Amino acid sequence: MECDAIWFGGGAAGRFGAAFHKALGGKALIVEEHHLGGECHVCRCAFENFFSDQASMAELMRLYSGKSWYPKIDLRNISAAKAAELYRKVGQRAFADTMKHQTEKQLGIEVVWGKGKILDKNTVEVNGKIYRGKNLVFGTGSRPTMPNIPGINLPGVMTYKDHPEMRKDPKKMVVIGGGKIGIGKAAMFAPFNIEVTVLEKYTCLPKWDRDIRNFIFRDFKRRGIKIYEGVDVKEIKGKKKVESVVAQFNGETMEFPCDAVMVSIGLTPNSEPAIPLGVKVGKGNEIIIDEGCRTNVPGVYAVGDAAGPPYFMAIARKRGMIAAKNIAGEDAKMDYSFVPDHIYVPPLEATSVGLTEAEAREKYGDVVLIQVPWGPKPEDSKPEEYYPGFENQGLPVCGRMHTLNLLFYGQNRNGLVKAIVDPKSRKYVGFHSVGDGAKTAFQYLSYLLKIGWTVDQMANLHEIFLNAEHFIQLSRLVAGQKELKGFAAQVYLDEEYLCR
Ligand code: COM
Repeated sequence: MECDAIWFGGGAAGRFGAAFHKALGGKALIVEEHHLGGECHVCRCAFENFFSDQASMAELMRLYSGKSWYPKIDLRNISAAKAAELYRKVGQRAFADTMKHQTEKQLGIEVVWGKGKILDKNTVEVNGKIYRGKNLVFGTGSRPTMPNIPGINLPGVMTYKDHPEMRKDPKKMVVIGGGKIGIGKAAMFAPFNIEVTVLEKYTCLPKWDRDIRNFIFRDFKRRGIKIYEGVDVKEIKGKKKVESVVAQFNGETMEFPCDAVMVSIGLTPNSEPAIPLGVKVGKGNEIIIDEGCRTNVPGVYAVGDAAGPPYFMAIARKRGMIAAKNIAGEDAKMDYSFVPDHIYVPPLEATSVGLTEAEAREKYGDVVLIQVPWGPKPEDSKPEEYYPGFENQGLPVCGRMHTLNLLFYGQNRNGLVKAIVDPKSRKYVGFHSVGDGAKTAFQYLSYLLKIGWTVDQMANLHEIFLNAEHFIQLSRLVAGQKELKGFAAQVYLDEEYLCR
């Protein structure tokens, strides 16, 4: 049989690409070895969503235990491995079934199950049967990057891929890499009574706004999660399994005892299947594509993580859509502007889009910040009148149920939201949040940034109060100013979160 395109890999990019292709009237065929939806429901987005909820529950139970009407809860025997087991037994299966049903039955896309062997750019063999396509699209995903250090293959060393497979709770975990995967994993494991230390070679979450970073790391410090920046990991030691991580820090050799290591230093695209066709591959192992997801070989495309960063679900799926349009004869291009970013840091999550404050100041000079918490603790508050142990520090950042609950524990534990505005044009240039429930809004905020949304337009929207992102009502407080100056706003956070 001959189709218009063979989608080699049915992950997020291939599945959405094939669906879009079919909707455009094309004949699409997916070749998939394992399961549709790729790693998402196995060990990435869907799994992390589930596991973060489990971790949030544990962390909140710890915080609320015995307070107000909450019963005292014994958390000594809670287990991350049990949480993973539940996901393996229910989540992975349910998602896999749904993906299959939606793709094959509901969308009517043909899927060939098995390991595909690419014979040439128009021919793929699966289980001894030949399939021909006018175009070939690689959606082969990515894998964890592994450092080349002694001990990396010891039992107890894991990556995000092994996380759902865990069978036993470690006591002490070292996370190598303080990017968004590593910081997320640290926040997910710590609530399960696991002592977590993050070792980062340079700076943790370097692309994030300073206030968001400080908020997350201040919270880590409070919870006993240790962070070291500027650490060069040299070796993982152990006889039969992991026993410690050895690293250089401030010119000294340090040893961090642990019984588990989570490696999270980055992702490597799976470009190898494309190489025999003469497809060009970049320094990071990514398949090189143009704005239309075309490789250098005519009729061969690459989508999703296989084509390199940004590694983000929306980009994976959109690359699939753009490739589909181009296969169908359009001239579609990827737009990488204003892509939001998100990390689970249970019990909260962080989301960001646009410029950080530092980037905005560099580009626009003085900028206006619209944010809460807003300035230091009010001097005229009367903490002695609060319910004991629930003294508040500032204006609430609200979200889903537990963020308002968290507010009562003070120290602005419930979150922080921050919009950055160029006062001359009155346009927003960045939005940032750490809290709970704001990420949905960021899907639309990224579009508002793109169209040049102003504080005056924002002030005209209809908030549904209480809400997680706060930007409508907070903007309305300043939008009346003819010359936009905002109000004195600084966030009241200590910055001593790093181990030195
Ligand atoms: C979600 C994966 S589990 S996909 O993007 O819907 O294919």
